[in-house]
Amino acid sequence: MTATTDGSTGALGPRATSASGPTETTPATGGDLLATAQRATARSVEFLLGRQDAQGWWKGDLQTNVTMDAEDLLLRQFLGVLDARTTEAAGLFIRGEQRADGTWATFHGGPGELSATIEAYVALRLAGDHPDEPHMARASQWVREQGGIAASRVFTRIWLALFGWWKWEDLPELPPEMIFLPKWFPLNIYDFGCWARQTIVPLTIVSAKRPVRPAPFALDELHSGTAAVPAKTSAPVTSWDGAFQRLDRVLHAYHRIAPRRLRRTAMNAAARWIIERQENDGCWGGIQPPAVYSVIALHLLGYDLDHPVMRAGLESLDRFAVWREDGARMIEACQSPVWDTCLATIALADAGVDPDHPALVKAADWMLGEEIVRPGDWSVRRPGLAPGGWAFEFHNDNYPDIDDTAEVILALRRVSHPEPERIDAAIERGARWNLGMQSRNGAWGAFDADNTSPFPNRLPFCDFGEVIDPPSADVTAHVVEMLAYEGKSHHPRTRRGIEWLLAEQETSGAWFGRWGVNYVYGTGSVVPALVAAGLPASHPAIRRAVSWLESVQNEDGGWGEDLRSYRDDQWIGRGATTASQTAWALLALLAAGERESKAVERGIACLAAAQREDGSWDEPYFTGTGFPWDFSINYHLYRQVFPLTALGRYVHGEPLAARTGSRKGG
Ligand code: R04
Repeated sequence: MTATTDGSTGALGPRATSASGPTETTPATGGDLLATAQRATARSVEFLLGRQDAQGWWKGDLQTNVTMDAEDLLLRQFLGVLDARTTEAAGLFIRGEQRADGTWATFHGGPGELSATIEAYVALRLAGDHPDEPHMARASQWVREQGGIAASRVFTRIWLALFGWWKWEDLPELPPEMIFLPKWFPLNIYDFGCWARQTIVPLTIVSAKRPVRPAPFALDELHSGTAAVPAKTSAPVTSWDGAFQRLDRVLHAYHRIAPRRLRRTAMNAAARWIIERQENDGCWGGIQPPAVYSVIALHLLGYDLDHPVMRAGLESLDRFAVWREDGARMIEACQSPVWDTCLATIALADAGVDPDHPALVKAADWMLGEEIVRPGDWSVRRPGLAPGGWAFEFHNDNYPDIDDTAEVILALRRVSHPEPERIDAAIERGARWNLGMQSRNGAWGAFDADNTSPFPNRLPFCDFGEVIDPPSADVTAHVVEMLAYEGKSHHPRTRRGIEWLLAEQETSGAWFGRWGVNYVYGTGSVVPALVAAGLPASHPAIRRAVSWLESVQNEDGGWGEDLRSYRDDQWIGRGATTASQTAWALLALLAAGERESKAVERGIACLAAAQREDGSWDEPYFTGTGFPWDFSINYHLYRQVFPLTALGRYVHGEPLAARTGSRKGG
């Protein structure tokens, strides 16, 4: 699939946004609207069926931001393997993402972001752009105004330190000896979320080695001239910040006196830890940043580029490149085949595609083949638990996740497979695994159980993104929904999940969205789950959610929530209409029994009106969340699968009700 970063502003295209003004264009209602929805559903089904891979999976581009592309070039420069074709194609992409004010943002329509702008600027210098060219001068001036390199995040300054553009001494420390901390000790590596752990372990090697390669050019224009180093001082000793600042000073002192034998042993242990976790495809955790840092770390320990581990690692990095028709090359942070496939299967089944349709059987077969049947690092916290789950990516056997496992089960249940006992057995293992991964508080995180330590986020080193994996409402909802489908609504663990969700509802009536933007995603996940688990639509929690969704519906009948909602309460529930967020709101309202309501009819009409001729939708806005605010994702298949699911449920009724025959829509 090609990336469509077309920069259009109307999220749902001209037809949807032209209906401005206080009274929306009256959509087709009643029978008309149903017919419209049926046509839209049929076209969307055709579109989605046409995008299935011959092996049975779906995968949309996973678009994030230009730090991926910049770091990919810096890595190749560091290793001495940067080639002209790559540089040129990456340069083309990065240049195309720059905005008129000279900055780069980390999501469509977002504000200029300092670290991304610095990294993109450096990458373009690698690509040969001259500092005096207008687009470069605009960028560097803006960077200086924002405080320059000194004000950028730790990751950015690490990349610059690799070429002598920043001093290693002026970065926070994380020593490789960390690998020796036992799993009960504060700040041991298993206190970090799996993604942060896989990033940090190689970085401890890099920052112990403090390598500096010759800089291909000077970078004076990115220093602001004022404060050269971020203020080191000093929160009160008795505060957490003060304590961690002092810890960082101790670690700097330790860097100078660390016993060489211990250092070497620690780095070797870290290298072993890394190599043991390299996946079959040569990658680490299926995500780009850990792969990049692992390759650098191993290289610094003497692995040369044609060592099998290194060769496989570098090849895996090549596979994150999406080559577009215009010659630009975009780097994905991660690939989403399992997630996209289960969501597409659910969408098609709920849209009325026969459960034994070859496309669905093929998808089920592929998902069955992706089941992970060996223990992983999650076993550290759940040692007795039998494996049986799914990861998000093609190859991430060390880390199945709870969210994918729940959704794959919901998808498999919708398929009539010629060997039903295989489906049943895989579902049984997956459901048991998810039950066992429940955290002590009754809810579920994405990858680990009880990954809630308050310490990792306090480290000065960890100034970017989320570094722990505590339970969230969206993942918990997906698990509860799955358990309800499996007839386990009354299982004590399901009950605790439901109680946690009810307690987690905001006074507004919404739920926070950890892995999707934002309260519309949380609420769109939780309401269908609670209803599936038996809460009546009249339950006060459901009523409050319905009122909230109605209160934030846009004039055009759709829903949208800006990523700034993670920073600024003014944006909660507010933003330009998008196809996926409109669908999430509709999924909640439909589950809540609001099918005949004005809100639902306007939402359905909005989706139908915005659909393109070929049955697809456009979505420039990012509606996926990697880390709230810091790392946002535009999942290119969200705009297809969620609208189809919503339309399908509008036309055919709620899936669980349809299955049990207790209620019929349409
Ligand atoms: C949508 C729910 C499924 N699941 C979340 C999966 C998201 C997949 O995409 C990404 C996941 C990532 N993790 N960590 C990073 C990351 C990027 C993704 C990551 C990003 C930047 C840096 C280090 C890690 F695109 Br620096 C887990 C629940």
